[in-house]
Amino acid sequence: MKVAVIMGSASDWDVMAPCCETLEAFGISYEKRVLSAHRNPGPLAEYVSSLKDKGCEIVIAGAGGAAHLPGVIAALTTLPVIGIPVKSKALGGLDSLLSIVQMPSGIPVATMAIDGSKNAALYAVSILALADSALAEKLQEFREQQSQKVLNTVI
Ligand code: RP5
Repeated sequence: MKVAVIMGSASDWDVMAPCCETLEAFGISYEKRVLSAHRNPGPLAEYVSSLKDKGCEIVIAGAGGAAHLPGVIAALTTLPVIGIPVKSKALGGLDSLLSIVQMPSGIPVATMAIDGSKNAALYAVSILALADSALAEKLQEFREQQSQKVLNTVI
């Protein structure tokens, strides 16, 4: 398993699904878990500490509101952590974004856009592609197809 996808609640799944679909499209092995930084601090710490032994290289974490999940995970591991701020009901995700992006110096989280879970997967692919030429080729093809799609747009 190369990537761990963690979300704070099952209610985050609709936002996180495109992340998992994108990892699957690139053939990246991943594991997904629902673990809350606030409701399950012990099991979260235990799970994060097991990741390196499982071969995990990147953690993607999505949470909303007081979205401490990616930051807490980053505090528990030196694996790169990509955070996805999930749109919240009360503040439209600005709370989630600021919670995730404003990390203290020394413990970084690569923060995506609000609900930007597809980009989290693509960012993980970019990192993994550094050491995997077949994956790098797939990523290049994806970019070319995406570019072509825009160029072919007729309005
Ligand atoms: C966060 O609180 C979760 O990541 C979710 O985005 C938000 C609401 O969670 P639920 O009350 O729906 O479980 O911890």
